[in-house]
Amino acid sequence: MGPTGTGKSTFVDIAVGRPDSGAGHGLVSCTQEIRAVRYPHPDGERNIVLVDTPGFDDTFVSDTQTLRNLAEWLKTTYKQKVMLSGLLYFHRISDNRVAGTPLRNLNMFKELCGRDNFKNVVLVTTMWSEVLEDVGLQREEELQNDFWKAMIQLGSTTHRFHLTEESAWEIIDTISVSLPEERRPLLIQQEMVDENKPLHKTSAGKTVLRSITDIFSGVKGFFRRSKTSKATKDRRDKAPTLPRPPHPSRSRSSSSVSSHTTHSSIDGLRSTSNTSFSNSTGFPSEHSYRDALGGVITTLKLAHSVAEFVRIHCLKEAIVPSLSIAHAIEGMEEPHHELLRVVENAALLIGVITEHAQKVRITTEMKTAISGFAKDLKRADGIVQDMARRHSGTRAVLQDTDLRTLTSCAESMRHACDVLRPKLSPDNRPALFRVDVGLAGVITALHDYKSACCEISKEAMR
Ligand SMILES: Nc1nc2c(ncn2[C@@H]2O[C@H](COP(=O)(O)OP(=O)(O)O)[C@@H](O)[C@H]2O)c(=O)[nH]1
Ligand SMILES: [Mg+2]
Repeated sequence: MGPTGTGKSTFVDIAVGRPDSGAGHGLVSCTQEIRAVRYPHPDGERNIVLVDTPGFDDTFVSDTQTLRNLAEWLKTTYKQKVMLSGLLYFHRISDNRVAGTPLRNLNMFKELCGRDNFKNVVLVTTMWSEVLEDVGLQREEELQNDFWKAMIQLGSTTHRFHLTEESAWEIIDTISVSLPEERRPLLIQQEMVDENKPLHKTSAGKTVLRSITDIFSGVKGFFRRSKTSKATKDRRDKAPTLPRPPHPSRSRSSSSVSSHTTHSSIDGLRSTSNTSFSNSTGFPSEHSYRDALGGVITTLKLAHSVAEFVRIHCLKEAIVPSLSIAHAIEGMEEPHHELLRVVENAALLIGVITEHAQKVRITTEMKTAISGFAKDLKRADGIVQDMARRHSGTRAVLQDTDLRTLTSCAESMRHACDVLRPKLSPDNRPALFRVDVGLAGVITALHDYKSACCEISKEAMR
């Protein structure tokens, strides 16, 4: 085990005399699946099975998936009473610091093994040819005295791999081969099989989840900061207003007056949307349009990985169209504040539900409410995808049906807030309150917008 690119596959291939079979070249991990290779031990008396695993990358989404694959494999083999004799954990000595991904990997590996198994762990350093001897030596000492210290104290050993078959077998041979009945399961195997815990309740699962929620809290803080600013507080008291639809007399082309009178055009919205929508719905945002959009996308991605990990399928149904809307408007040159508002509130609501669902099972009523706004979000996504397909200016953004769809979206999200409210822990209530206020603002603004369209339409008739 170990991070991607530390030489796990290379080790297996060299050990079994197939130097070019499975290892990746470059930084991309080639081992997506778990690969077990049976090989006769050079002593001619027994077979050795080397198990190559996928590495954990920099993205949290794949981390959860990788852990799930690994856990499934460990669970199945344990159920078949196959247990590991030992574990090799790989580390590149050429890495000049242990932080971020390698550290997260190591922490997860420790939780996956459990302290009782540390004595069967070999900490293998690779890429010695990439560093000067004394630099490598210094790093090795640092690892032994710091990051690996606790493991070494509990019996783990450290070894250097020199890219040769002899070196590989020397390392394999340091694992004492005990009789199968004396082998111990890993902590994750005990938790999942003996204690019947779902993956996200295991120690390793909780470690992954904790890294995600740490980032999640950071993103939520981004929204919170924007909310608590004075300007926003002042605005909360004012009735929200949407940018006025374009006045027919000011529209660019007189021949398009009729379309502008019944629908507001994309150009019309663009010309006005920079000004007020995002700052008038009772919800954020002093942040720039792009920053806010970035926050929404990060929140939704993290929520997606949690939803996948904790297996909250109904939430994924809401996250997927929200992400699709956010990505589509991100790809558009002109800002679309009105759609950002809808998706921003959706992201926050999804964030609140995601946190809630990690602690408490979500009820059937809540599931129905989530499916309700997920459907509306899908329809809203339809509008956005249609806009994205057309040339700018040819798609009337907020036609009557669009307004109805977006309003319905906000209303079904408010309904979900109502269902969720009594079940929430006190620390999540302020966040839900903000979503509720934000959605009320969106609904009022959409309503005002529609009225303004009607007025303009009447004026044009006169
Ligand atoms: N210089 C050097 N390169 C290595 C070593 N081990 C692996 N590599 C190279 O590093 C890259 C990633 O190795 P791979 O075995 O796919 O890593 P994995 O993701 O941990 O399975 C490949 O291009 C290997 O050829 C090593 O000990 N020294
Ligand atoms: Mg590999």
